[in-house]
Amino acid sequence: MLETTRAPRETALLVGVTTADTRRVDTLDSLAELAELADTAGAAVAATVTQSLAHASSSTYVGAGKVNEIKGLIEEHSADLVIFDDDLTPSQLRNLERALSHGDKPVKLVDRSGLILDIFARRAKTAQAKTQVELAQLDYLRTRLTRAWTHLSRQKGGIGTKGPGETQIETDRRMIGLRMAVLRDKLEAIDRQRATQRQGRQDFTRFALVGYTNAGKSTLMNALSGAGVHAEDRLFATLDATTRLVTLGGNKQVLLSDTVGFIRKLPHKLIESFKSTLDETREADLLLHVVDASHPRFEEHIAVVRETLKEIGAEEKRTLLVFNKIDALDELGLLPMLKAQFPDAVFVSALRGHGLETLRRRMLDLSEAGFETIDALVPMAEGKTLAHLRRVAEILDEDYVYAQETAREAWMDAPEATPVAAVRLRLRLAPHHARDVRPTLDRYRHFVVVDDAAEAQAA
Ligand SMILES: Nc1nc2c(ncn2[C@@H]2O[C@H](COP(=O)(O)OP(=O)(O)OP(=O)(O)O)[C@@H](O)[C@H]2O)c(=O)[nH]1
Ligand SMILES: [Mg+2]
Repeated sequence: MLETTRAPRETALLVGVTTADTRRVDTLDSLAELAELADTAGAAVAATVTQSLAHASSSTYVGAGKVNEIKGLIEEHSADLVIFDDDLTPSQLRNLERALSHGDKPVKLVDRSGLILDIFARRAKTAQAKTQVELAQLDYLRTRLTRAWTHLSRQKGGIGTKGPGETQIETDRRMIGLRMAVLRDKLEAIDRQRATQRQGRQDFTRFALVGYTNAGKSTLMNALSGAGVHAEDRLFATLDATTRLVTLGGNKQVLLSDTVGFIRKLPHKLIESFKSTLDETREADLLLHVVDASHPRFEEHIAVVRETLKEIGAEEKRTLLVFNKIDALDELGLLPMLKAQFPDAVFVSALRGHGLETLRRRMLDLSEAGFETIDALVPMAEGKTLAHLRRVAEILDEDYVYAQETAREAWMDAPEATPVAAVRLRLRLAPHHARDVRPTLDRYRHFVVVDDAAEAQAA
């Protein structure tokens, strides 16, 4: 697999700009997050450089003076790489490469997307995640093939020694295109397999955990289901989708999925190639949006998550806001304030197990909202349908109707109908199940009568 940074504990410099349409505090915040990302990727941050500009320089991202300052810092700290807080264009990359290289010590240039992709590459464990990450990496790399960027034939450590010439770059581009086609095929095969797996789960209401990275989704998953999902104080600890059964009280069970977290400026290519992992979210009936209430910028995190949900086409889903880490709020007055501001949210500590009962109750209410009560008359001979209904529906009332009676009813409704023994059922069904079974139940009307009005008439 390709990686844009490799050796552990490399020394890094961070560079960010504040432009006319960003606030300085946002830049500092974004850089603090970039430092966390760098740390997750295994780099030690030696210095951070910021600049205020009307807009980022189209040729070198920062101004000429800053480029020199960065060059000085590279020498001073013997930095291995420079990480830019925004994505660089190929020409910015080329110019910076030229301006910052000195002597025989190569310096790697990495932008935010490259760094996130690198972390994803390190964290990917399943075939699906690995394939998705590699696809995103290649797509990203394709537009950035320059001399100091990773070269396909020298994946390890050779970055910046002596780069490929233009012909080599063309060859690399073609190779990338071919490899991407192979990966897409592979993903399609994995998708088909997963779709088959998901069919077995259609009897349950499905919840998906969504939220900013490090909000505590996996910890909450474990607290609710007893699953041993890996949780860690690192960004993007989870890359794969895990699904577990959760019991909500009574004997009501639902499915809960944990999956990859979001972050601001998440590379679009990455979202695209993580389509199949994100299917868990897209196909869920309900979302639990987990928020780290102890994070000073949680409101921005909420906005980023909503924005990303829109991007993957899941913004219309019914969503329950779950504020997590309430044990870690340092201001005493914060919790009441949050509760007043978000009256519909649930407040928990996944780590301490606080508030989980309330959460389960709210999940139960949500999963039952929109349930429908249906009266049905099902012929005894339709054993399969009866078994299916018993599995997916709550049976509120049940009694047997004998052939003679159905014959009379059927005759009223349709004289050509066949008289059969049947079961009269009053069912309570989740909306998606009601939708599924209705056509079948309607079909039985041809030989048995379900309509109460007809019954009343007959009496
Ligand atoms: N204080 C406190 N820490 C928590 C709580 N829930 C989770 N954490 C910590 O937050 C960190 C991140 O937790 P995860 O469950 O891995 O977060 P995640 O949302 O799954 O993160 P990614 O998979 O990286 O997107 C871990 O160090 C957890 O121990 C909580 O209720 N209180
Ligand atoms: Mg996780």
